[in-house]
Amino acid sequence: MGTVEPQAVAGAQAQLTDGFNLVVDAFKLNGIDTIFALPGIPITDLCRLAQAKGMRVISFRHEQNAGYAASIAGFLTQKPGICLTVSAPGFLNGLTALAHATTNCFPMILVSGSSEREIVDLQQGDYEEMDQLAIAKPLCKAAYRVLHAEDIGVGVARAIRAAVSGRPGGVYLDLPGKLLAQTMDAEAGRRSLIKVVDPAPRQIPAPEAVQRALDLLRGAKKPLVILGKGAAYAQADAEIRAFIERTGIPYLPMSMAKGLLPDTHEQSAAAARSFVLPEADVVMLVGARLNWLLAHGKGKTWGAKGPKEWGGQKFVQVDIWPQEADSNVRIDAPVVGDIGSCMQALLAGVGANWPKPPAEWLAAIAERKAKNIAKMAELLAKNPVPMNFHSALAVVRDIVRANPDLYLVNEGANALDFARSIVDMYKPRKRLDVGTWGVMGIGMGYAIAAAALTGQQVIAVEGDSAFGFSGMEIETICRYNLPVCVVVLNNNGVYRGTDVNLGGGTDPAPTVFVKGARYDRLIEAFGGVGAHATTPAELRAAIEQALASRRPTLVNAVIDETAGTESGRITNLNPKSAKK
Ligand code: FYN
Ligand code: ADP
Repeated sequence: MGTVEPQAVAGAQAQLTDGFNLVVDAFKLNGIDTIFALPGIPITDLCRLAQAKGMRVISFRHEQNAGYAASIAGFLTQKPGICLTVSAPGFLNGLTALAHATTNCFPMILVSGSSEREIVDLQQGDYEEMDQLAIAKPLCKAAYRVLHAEDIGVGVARAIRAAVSGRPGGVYLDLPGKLLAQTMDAEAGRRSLIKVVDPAPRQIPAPEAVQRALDLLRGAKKPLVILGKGAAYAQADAEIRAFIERTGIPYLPMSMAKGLLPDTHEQSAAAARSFVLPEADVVMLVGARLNWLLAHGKGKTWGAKGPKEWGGQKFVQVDIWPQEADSNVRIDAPVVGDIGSCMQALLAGVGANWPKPPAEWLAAIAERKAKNIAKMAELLAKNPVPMNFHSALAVVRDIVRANPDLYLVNEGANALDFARSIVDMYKPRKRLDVGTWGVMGIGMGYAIAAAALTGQQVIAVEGDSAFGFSGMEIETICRYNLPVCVVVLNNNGVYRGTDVNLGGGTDPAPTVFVKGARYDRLIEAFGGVGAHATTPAELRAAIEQALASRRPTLVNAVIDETAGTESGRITNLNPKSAKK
């Protein structure tokens, strides 16, 4: 790995290398072995060459999906996921995913070819003319452009460091077409490449910050830990589990932290969420932000009187980014560092005599949990015709329990919210979902990345609306023969399928789709397996068949079109017109 092979440059000039080769060599030198791409001018040959030189190149049907694949590759591997696109429109199509990666703290590099600088800067109307660097800047952690072949090594090294160090995020790397074709001496080119040393340096927390946090937790009557996707990303699974088990503190997993400890763990307070948040007196956030998903640490969710008021909890926040603290409410004990180092330091301070949380607190949570779990069990035991979200997702729950290594990709509104609380996860980083922005469209990109990188089975539980955003990538799934089973929970529309046109015209209402659509037939066009399920038994059989065969499969799961609420469990964020 890392040797420059100048074979791509013809004949007599075999001692030369070029921009194409140097880009591929620079990534390979840094252990990056996969590119999520969509070929076209000026990066077609870059895709070919990367594959020729032994990189895995997964070629998509739309750049946005390649971008989402790259973003989740970053989350899963701690290496920047690479998305490669053509200039202007391809670049813009990749940009949503770049912004998504930055927002979610996933390391990713969007690499886009671009047009001739001289023409772009004079705005003379080049092919796909656009000042891509300027446009990318506000949407990512860092943006770089390389103009000379001898700077490719530095450009790639800077992009890698920016993506993975500190708080991870998206980086843009602009490669003008002219650069790729530039040649230089092969040996000088080889020497210009940089193998990044320690790309994500550990950040050790200050001992006094650790002590402050431990003092606060030790004195708590109702302590609670909230684990976020930063905790999942950190791959400090053993330290996190040891801390939780040694202190005995109940914990609440955010959606993508589910499975960091098995959801069936007795200290999980997930089934008592709306009880523990307002009741807790000291809350330790580990790789979780007090953003909208946690009601900004204020208001009714936290037991406060007014919507903007503080509930009185004290907060510990373990995070790599010092500026995160106090972003919404006061953080009494910020612990700044990488989660692995922080949890190790906290664990060291826990010692043998840590007082377990008061029994009344644990008993109250257990009681609330038992009630909610019993209520859920009742709903799951029903077998309505047609299926509803519960009866369909009970099948997925059983299948994940029996196959805890599979990846669960999940998007939609109701399809997302119900799956989050119904489907237990047992292993870290197995649940991949819409993340901080609630993005619809991550589905197939995430599924492709997870399957391609790990070889594990993926089940993608998709609302029928959500599936539409990336549905064409089922061709990609078939082309690469990936073990992905897509389950479309089909209730004929966005949220549900029953809306009517309030204007009385013949057009359908904006939220409804073609009734009785057969999504399963789409995948058959590409040689995949389509299945149509109207009962839980049919759904179970179709998914089990997909798991046994590992063939690309799409199950059209017919759900009652009246099932589902508008915006799922975040109806409160959906303003309503007083007059329609
Ligand atoms: C959870 N719950 C359970 C279980 N797990 N009950 C029984 N058994 C189990 N295993 C209960 C839990 O206590 C809650 O009930 C309820 O189920 C929901 O739990 P959840 O999902 O953890 O909590 P909630 O309130 O939905 O979480 C808030 C949230 C979440 C904002 C973090 O909604 C979220 O991540 N939303 C993302 C939404 C999104 O992005 N949508 C895409 C856009 S859709 P109570 O305790 O009784 O409350 C565009 O329209
Ligand atoms: P969730 O949505 O699950 O609550 P967020 O995306 O809001 O999670 O929060 C993730 C947090 O984790 C961010 O504040 C980010 O800075 C932090 N983070 C990410 N990686 C690490 C790491 N390796 N060490 C420490 N903190 C991290």
